[in-house]
Amino acid sequence: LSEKKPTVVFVLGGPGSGKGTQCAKIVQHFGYTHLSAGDLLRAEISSGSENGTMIQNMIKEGKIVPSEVTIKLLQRAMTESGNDKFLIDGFPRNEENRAAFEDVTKIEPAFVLFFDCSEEEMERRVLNRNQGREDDNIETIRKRFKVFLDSSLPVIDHYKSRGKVRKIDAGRPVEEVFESVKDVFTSKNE
Ligand code: UP5
Ligand code: MG
Repeated sequence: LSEKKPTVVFVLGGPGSGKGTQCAKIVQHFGYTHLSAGDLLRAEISSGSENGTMIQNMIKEGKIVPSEVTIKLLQRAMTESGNDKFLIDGFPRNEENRAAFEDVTKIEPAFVLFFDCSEEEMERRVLNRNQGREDDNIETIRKRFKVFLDSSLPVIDHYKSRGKVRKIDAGRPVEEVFESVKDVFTSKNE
């Protein structure tokens, strides 16, 4: 029997651009399952898995965890959800992530939401978050910004050249941003 490929939307943007915040709202309105790659990696650390220490060290340095680790966690979460519509938040973060995900899953995203926000505003948000994340300190934030510019923007460019990027001005208040997000999800083109 045919097994339909799931619908995947990649949700990308710099640290603190509001990916998690907007994904929570998309879930309420559009029935997607939200999978934050960062949250899955942090859960893996807490679970005491054998990869935990390696993941923790990489996150502390703002580095990108090897694809096979992240993809395994995403695939497991997709299967366990029972849903067929996913927001994949914070992944793929580099070209290698992107190619490996397509290779392993044979899934291409329906489109890519890109939350565009100034570094100044993102820094303010991350430093104000105060939820005990080990990477929310000024030294690590600077590293996360650099990795975003060097490694993650090329992924967005890749999808831009394929007409898949929906760019959102994420520097506005949460509700205003969500109005633009809703337009993307209700657009007849999607
Ligand atoms: N906030 C949100 N929207 C706002 C708005 N419009 N106006 C004012 N304030 C707003 O928001 C951040 C803060 O800002 C919150 O306090 C929020 O209330 C407020 P949030 O929605 O959490 O932003 P988000 O973009 O999700 O920021 P986050 O810090 O989670 O982004 P990162 O991309 O840095 O973090 P992530 O968890 O994805 O990754 C962390 C690390 O894990 C990476 O650096 C990397 O080391 C590792 N990682 C991998 O190696 N591989 C992966 O595939 C994924 C992660
Ligand atoms: Mg997040």
